[in-house]
Amino acid sequence: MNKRQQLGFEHPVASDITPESVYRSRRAFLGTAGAAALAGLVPAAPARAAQDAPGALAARPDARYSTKEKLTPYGDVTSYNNFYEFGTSKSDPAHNAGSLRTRPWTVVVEGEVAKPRSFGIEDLLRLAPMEERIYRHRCVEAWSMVIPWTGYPLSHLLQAVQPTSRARYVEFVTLLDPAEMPGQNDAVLQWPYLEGLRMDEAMHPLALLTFGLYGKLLPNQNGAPVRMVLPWKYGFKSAKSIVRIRLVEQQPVTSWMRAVPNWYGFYSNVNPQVSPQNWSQAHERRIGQGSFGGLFTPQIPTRLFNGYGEQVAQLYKGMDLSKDF
Ligand SMILES: Nc1nc2c(c(=O)[nH]1)N[C@H]1C(S)=C(S)[C@@H](COP(=O)(O)O)O[C@H]1N2
Ligand SMILES: [Mo]
Repeated sequence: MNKRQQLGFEHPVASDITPESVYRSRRAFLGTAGAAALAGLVPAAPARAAQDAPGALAARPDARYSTKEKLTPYGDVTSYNNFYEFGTSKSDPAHNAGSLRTRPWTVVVEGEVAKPRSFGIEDLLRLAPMEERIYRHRCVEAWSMVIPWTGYPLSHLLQAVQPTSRARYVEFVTLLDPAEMPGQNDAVLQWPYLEGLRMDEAMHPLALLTFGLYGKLLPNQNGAPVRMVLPWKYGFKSAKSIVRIRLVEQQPVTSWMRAVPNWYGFYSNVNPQVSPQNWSQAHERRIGQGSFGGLFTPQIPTRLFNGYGEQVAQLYKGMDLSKDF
């Protein structure tokens, strides 16, 4: 039995790439089917469908929180990655993340909560209805993508454990296992990878607990089996392969804050006016959208909060965004 068979499902592999046009028409069909199910015309897909169909992860397309911009091809989303646990170059995660075992997997949710609990990944997949959101994804390295993610708002999970009145921040902890994550043998960051949000940010409907992309389970290099996606913040805020979520009183010190404190602040909201690093955040390269196989990627202006200001700006009212970067 090889490892994939042991896991009982297939992760998408390079030969399994969904062409965007096929994907789009399938989405349109799923949208119609979903609407029919809501209207009671056909039964809604059972929650188990996600595991029965190898690699597939059913979801209801959520137009309200989705951009209509051109999608970044699946091949780019899954081969141009930052996941330092598997190496520091963009191609390393796709090459090296096969060593990560994503079943069994548990996520402990603890700290300032009335009902601390350990969730098996299968429990998490069933906790709330899956939604598909097409989000812009902006890396602090000034590149960006447009990705269809599958998941549900983190607020559903946090509500399930009943935060106490002392819970002011949420800490996300990635797996620590140098045998499965060979990059952890290099001290480029303090391991495990640690990220955090203020409680109101974590409860925001845009903050997506994410299990899939392009209608399939996450490939390992994209943070399988569960990660955060926070579209108004730089990509590094969205921790991958999460094993622990802690509700705490004090603002967490994240891995990137610890590594380069004058470059990376706790908030790290996308902001074209504020570039604490020694490169500019004013523009971004949209990966996979240029001519010659994406070699000449177009430069586009970066927007405040990555274009999600209408939804999130009120979270930061009264704050000096050049100081609280
Ligand atoms: N555990 C962990 N999470 C991580 C990272 C990482 O190195 N380790 N990289 C971050 C960065 S810099 C980015 S841009 C996004 C990349 O996500 P993607 O590869 O799915 O596009 O993941 C973020 N989450
Ligand atoms: Mo990033």
